[in-house]
Amino acid sequence: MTSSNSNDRTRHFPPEFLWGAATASYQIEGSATADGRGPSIWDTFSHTPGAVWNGDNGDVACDHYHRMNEDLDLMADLGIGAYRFSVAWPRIIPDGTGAVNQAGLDFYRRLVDGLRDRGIEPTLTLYHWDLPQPLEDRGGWTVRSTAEAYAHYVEVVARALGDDVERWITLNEPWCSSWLGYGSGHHAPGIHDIGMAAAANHHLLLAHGLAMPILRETVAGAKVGITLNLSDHRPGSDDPLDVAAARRADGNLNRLFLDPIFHGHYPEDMLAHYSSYSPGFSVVREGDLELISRPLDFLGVNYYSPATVVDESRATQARTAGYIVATGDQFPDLRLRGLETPGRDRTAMDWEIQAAGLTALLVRIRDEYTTVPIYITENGAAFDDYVDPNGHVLDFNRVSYLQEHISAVHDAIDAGVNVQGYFVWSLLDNFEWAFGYSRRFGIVWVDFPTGARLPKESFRWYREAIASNTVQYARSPGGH
Ligand code: IFM
Repeated sequence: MTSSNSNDRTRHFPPEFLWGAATASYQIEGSATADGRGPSIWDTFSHTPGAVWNGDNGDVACDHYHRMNEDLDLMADLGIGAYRFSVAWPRIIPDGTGAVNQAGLDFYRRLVDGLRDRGIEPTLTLYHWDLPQPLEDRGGWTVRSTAEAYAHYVEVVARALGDDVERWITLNEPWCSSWLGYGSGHHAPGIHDIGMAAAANHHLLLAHGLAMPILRETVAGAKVGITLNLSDHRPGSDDPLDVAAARRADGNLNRLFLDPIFHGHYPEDMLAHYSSYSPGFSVVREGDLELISRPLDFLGVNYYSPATVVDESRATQARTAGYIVATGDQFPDLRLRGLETPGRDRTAMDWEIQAAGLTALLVRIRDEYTTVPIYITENGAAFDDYVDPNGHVLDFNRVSYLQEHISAVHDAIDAGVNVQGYFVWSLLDNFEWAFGYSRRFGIVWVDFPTGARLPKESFRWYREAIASNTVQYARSPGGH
């Protein structure tokens, strides 16, 4: 795969490598009340004063609901082999458990047909955070019945679209749904309760476990996976306190999901850590972990940034060592502080750019968890893009970010990790959750007042990478 000429930076990907782009329903569709769609927790949250930057919401978003064909044509022009989208549960079963809304299914049927017409494989995410509000009113992910309702919803979607969709992702980033939704309150439904977050963590994984056999029984030849947001956590020093802090961060973000899925149990240190919170992991019932740990066909990995942390008691030492120390932490129970290395590039999300963390993460997954195929189901960056006087968006910083991270994926493949595809986040600028429309992740600029689309320089760059199946190798500066 690596070029034989050592001066040549061209890296070739395997011939069957899958290039894609990703989006999510609430972030792009708009039409929040069209054709029978019910309210989701994100409709409620985004309409709550103070919850989202600038009072933004997903009522219109990118108006993808009406501009689907234009977006499909953009995908065809980009040359992607697969498109990752999510189905909005409140379009399909508006009250979460009751009647099925055929108009909602019809919308996704048109999308899947449009993809197939253009030779693009659908990759369908069943849950990307838009829980029907009526289910939240009955306890949301903190109660078991939501996992059971999800299983029913999955069966409905699988029956309707299973003839034309092979690759299914049960959940997107259950860490965000549980810990940001119920722990820090940064995301919908905006609850601040660590014990509820832990319960949500388990019920989301249970939902995944319940969905897998349904997908396999309903869809012949289904490829079933889950997408996790994972990161590479490093201690700011060798001090045992900092090493332990990095281990706690890793436990919360990575191991609370990877361990039950691949090893069939929650990590002991995390169970001990959360043992005093109610209901916490006391909601786990006999047999749940067998369901959760059933074999997957692939793992979806979303990676954006690594993290360096110290124990909260060592903030002064970290400052003396030259770091900038974050002032607070959204999870006080973890007792740690995030560090920023001065001079290191960051995105508009203030996330450090360090592609080597992606290679390290992928190698670790292979070494500690699984050799099933991995897809990078999201990777990308927000920057302060603008349309220049010539009508172009010259987002060379995003081009560098993508080039470095796709190179890091190639490094992982060279190291023997079974990475089979890469989906850029995101096809379109969109509703970036609590940041509203203030953060642009797209390789296509969206003019939100009019909905007009404008491919950015990164779109052209990615199109060339896809067409040639290569990347010119690049590393993030300052990386290890
Ligand atoms: O926009 C989100 C996406 O919905 C989930 N993964 C992270 C992205 C960037 O924050």
